[in-house]
Amino acid sequence: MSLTQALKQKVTAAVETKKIADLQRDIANESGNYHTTDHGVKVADTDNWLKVSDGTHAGPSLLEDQIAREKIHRFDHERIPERVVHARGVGAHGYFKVYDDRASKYTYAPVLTDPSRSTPTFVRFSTVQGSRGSADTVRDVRGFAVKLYTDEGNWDIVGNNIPVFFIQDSIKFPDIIHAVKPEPKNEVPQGQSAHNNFWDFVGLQPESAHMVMWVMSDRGIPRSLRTMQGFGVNTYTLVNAAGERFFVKFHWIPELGVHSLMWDEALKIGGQDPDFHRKDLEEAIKNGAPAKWEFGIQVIPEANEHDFDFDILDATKVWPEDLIPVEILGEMVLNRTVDEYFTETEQVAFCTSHIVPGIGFSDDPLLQGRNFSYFDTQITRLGINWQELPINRPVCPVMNNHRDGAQRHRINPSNVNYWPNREQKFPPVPPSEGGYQDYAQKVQGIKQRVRGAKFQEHYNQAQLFYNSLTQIERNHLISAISFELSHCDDTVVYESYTKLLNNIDFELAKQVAINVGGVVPDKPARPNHGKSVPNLSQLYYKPKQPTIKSRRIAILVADGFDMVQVEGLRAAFKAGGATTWVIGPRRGWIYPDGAIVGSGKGGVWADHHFEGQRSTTYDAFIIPGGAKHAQALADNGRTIHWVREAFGHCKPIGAICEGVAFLREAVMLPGVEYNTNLESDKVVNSYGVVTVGTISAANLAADALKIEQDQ
Ligand code: HDE
Repeated sequence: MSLTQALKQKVTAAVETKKIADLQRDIANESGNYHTTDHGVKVADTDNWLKVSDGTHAGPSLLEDQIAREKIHRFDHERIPERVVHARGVGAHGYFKVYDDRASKYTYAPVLTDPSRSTPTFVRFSTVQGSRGSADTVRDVRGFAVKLYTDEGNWDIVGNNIPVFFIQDSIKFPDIIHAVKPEPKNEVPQGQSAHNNFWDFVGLQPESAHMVMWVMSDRGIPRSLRTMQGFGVNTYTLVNAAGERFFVKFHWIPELGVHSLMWDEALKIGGQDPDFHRKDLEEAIKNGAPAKWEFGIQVIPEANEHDFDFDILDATKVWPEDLIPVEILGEMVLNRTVDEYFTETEQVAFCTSHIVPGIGFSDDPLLQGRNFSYFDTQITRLGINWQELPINRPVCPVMNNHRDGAQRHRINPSNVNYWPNREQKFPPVPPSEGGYQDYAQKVQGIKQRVRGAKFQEHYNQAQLFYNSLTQIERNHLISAISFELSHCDDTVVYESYTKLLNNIDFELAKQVAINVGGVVPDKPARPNHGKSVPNLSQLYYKPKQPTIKSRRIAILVADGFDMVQVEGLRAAFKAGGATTWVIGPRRGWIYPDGAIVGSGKGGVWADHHFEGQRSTTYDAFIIPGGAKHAQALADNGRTIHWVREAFGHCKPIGAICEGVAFLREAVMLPGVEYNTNLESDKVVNSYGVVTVGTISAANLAADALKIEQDQ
């Protein structure tokens, strides 16, 4: 058994949940290891269509070949419609649990109040705009859809990595999605919002201004799905045992902090490794670094609904955390990859309307429409019996009088399928015994097509977000909007959006307008209120202790490298929970001086050759000592490019002994300091370039590399 297999088995054994056990009954029995048709008949030849042939010439193929026909029929119908949005995604299993019962003051839902429970969980992350085959690292919102298989039924929190949305009322959803999706004339662009139609729409729909700021910030290009915050976005409600109701927003906060790529990296990885995020999630789980989030809630008692200058049911607004702090309740861990993509990640189906007793909806007009839409879309995608699919069925019993429909699997033996019935079959359950109880909400009004008065203000929070970013984050945001508007060639579009930006911030509008040839304002369209909140900058979520856990670190070597240092570095990185990759002039054994070349002994196995991987897919890299090796790296244009590219992406770069001289020559920038003194074990850290002169300092250099990569 290989190490990876052993590891996989270990991980699998460790994460058996009630849902994983439930899925086992549908896992195919592959123990027989022979080939049959779908009706179970053993097949003797899967490679040749039945023909009339003399053995020398092909001859006509016969329609009679039921085995060939079945194979082709099955293939012809393999595809189902991809999701109309969020088509590209990746999923993983895990669990959710709360730390204590503190939430019982807000809700009687055991999933949120019973610390002895571990609730099986499946999460699907996604991009929104692109098709199923689009790239992972595009600038986009990320879906963060959580299915909690509770003992009271499935609870889906269908959220995003951004806490607000483009529109306030569901009736606008087809418009925003048509606008952002590839344009109807030529189906361009794929995986991009950088086109006329999107910016045309958002320019005419100022309620989207806040969300546009978020998507154009670094949040739109996450480093990893594991380093994103998650938000329920919509306002839900909680009801406690005393019947009191609270408005609530749901939050997921990643253990490793919130990290993003740089735009240049995202663009390059889109081509170099379009599955970067999928692979990252799988790699981390398989290497024993499960993805982890804390779960928190913001709560507003029903009586305080109207205390704010924004409407708490407006999904284009956050609830500022200085006014309503997040209360941490528990954690979610994803520690198991799927066994099969299609049956799990593709067939999983989420519904905002799936809630459990103790949790309710609010009048949030975006949520109300979503509650209709998700169930509806699953019927198109998966058929009316989609809730019976293994990944979707609850772990608690399902008993009702719903019957028939295409692809019905469940067999109900009873002869009554209606209520009331003479057998008292499937009676409704009173709330005191767990039946879902709707909150008795008083409603009054005039039937009309309107939005609430406070829904009319669109710029205060866009400004709050912009004000809360660090200068570096603002620069990134300005570059991102400039990139996108540069791709709009309709003057009306980029001129009107640069005008809109002046409602958010004068400097922002000015700089973008200069960059893209828009309308450069001479004074602010409205004053900046100057308010900011610390938690809106992603730097706020830095882990308390810097960590290299699950980071990808490359060691660059050529023949003649220093083996002692490489071994020391690998051990140090492993101890810190990082994965180490050796990159060399070829995939295969690379030898230090003195080793017997060709023996494999005393060498290090390079996982990739210099052309096979680029610096972009690593978080940091280091160059060990060794005179011959350092010279070989210096003679290679690709390794020099590695250094310059990684430096440009603000990545930590380390070098030891002779490796330092190579690094200095490659970076070639004034102001960066190095320790090139082969006698000195002083660690010099300058602009993220960490150098040390002597061999004894190898471990020190490894420690120094633990600088967090925040850019
Ligand atoms: Fe969705 N959304 N959405 N959405 N959404 C879908 O449902 C819809 C919205 C989100 O991994 C669809 O199963 C409407 C907000 C995620 O399977 C569809 C409105 C948020 C996913 C749909 C919204 C989301 C979807 C397409 C406006 C963040 C992927 C396939 C009222 C809170 C779930 C599907 C997965 C998917 C409708 C707005 C998140 C068509 C009508 C706001 C994460 O039903």
